[in-house]
Amino acid sequence: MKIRLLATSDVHGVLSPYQYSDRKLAEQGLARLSGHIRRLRHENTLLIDNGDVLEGCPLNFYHAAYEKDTRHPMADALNYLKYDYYNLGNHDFNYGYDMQHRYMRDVQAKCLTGNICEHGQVVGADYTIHEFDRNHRIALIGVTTQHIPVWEHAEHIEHNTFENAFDFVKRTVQTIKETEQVNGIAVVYHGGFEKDLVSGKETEAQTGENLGYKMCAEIEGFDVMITGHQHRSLATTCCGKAVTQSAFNGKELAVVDWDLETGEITTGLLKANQEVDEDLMALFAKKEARTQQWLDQPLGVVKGGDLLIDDLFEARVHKHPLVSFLNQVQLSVSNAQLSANALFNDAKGFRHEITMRDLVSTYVYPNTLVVLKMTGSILRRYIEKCAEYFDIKNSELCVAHRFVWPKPQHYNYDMVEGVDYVLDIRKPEGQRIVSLTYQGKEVQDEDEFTMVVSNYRAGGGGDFSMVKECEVVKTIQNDMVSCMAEYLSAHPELEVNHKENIKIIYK
Ligand SMILES: [Mn+2]
Repeated sequence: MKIRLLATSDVHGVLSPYQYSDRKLAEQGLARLSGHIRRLRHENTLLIDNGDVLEGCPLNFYHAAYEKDTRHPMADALNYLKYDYYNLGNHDFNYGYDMQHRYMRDVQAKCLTGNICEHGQVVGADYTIHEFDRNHRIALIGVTTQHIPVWEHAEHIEHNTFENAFDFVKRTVQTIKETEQVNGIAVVYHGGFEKDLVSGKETEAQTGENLGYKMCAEIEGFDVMITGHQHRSLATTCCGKAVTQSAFNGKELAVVDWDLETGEITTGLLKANQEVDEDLMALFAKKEARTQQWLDQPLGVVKGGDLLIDDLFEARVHKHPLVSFLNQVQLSVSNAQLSANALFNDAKGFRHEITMRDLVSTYVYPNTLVVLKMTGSILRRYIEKCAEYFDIKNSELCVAHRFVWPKPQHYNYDMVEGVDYVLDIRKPEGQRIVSLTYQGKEVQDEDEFTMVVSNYRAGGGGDFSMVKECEVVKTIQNDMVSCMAEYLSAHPELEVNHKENIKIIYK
């Protein structure tokens, strides 16, 4: 028997192929994958979503802010497309239990997630046996990165426990081998690869966030691994296992063709280039229209100009006034002395008139804020971590490779407001701060500051492990987009307190 697995991952709520930033048609969204799904589905096909669906686009944001007691559009979409199984991703915890539970109740597909428990009960299943006929059965193991507590609000996961993904898969494969008669085992992992799939060389800090390579290398007995979380495009093998990962925002569909008799497996990826499925669009058209209206609400104007970004690299090298604005908002709501912010991957900035569309396309995550008590010595390590973002190639300043590949991570380069500093990129990592002053005085190791950062960073996200040594002074539960919207309603004529406080030397 030949079976087929079709998988999406990291859809982040993107149903529509029209980009929210400029409303242009793009190769994205479940409405443009739908054609592939219909065409490729045969009687022995399983359609699987690998998580991160509830957060990440304005439709989701609008739903969470104003209509969270209604059915989630992603639940409707998964039901319409007749998904068989789904996994939970780390972002599916971002809006708390009510939304997650409602989604899980409304979606008809079966939850596979096995290494996360709530009140001691597994949220999905330890494993799932799918029987195609009496002689053809496969086992599905759903597993999610156990790193979620690093990023998530404590109250969103207070009833959860997370087992290490590798340990869970190893143990579960063993159980299946001992107790079940199956033709094969597929792992559905909301996580990615910590090492190069071919050479086995480390491609990131080995934190346990991604363990796909270790699983493929060290666990005998599974055949296929559908991965995600890193937003990469992969259809290949790793240590003899067939693996896939499909790009985010519904840009790709992963296809696994599997002959259960011969064990032969082929993998592929298809782009979201099909005709727009208007029936699917109609399912959420009303909510989408309200989202679009909300996005175009004018909130204020930039006094005397705009805050548009035309060169993202330059905007990071010479801290753009838009970053000063983000820090200004954080300082204003927190009363901290210092503030740190990154400029996210594709930030476009604000025209003269600022709308909600500008805010959500500039600050794309539902981050909230945390005020940390930080010593001068930790602040130094923090800024040294930021300085790792840069490198020099042919005497020119550039972005260090690991912030570009395998996943662009420009959101992990923070610019700190409230201190003045000079970074010399010619020096080795960890020794690049040439000077660091607060109100004109060199920062001493024992100095103490309050610094406001996102909850993502406060949890150590981006390998900022030093923040874990800081005491949390307070948390601010409003997300940054709401903070910016409130700031603009209080200051409809926006004046940015811009200061060129960061200097970067490279020649
Ligand atoms: Mn994701």
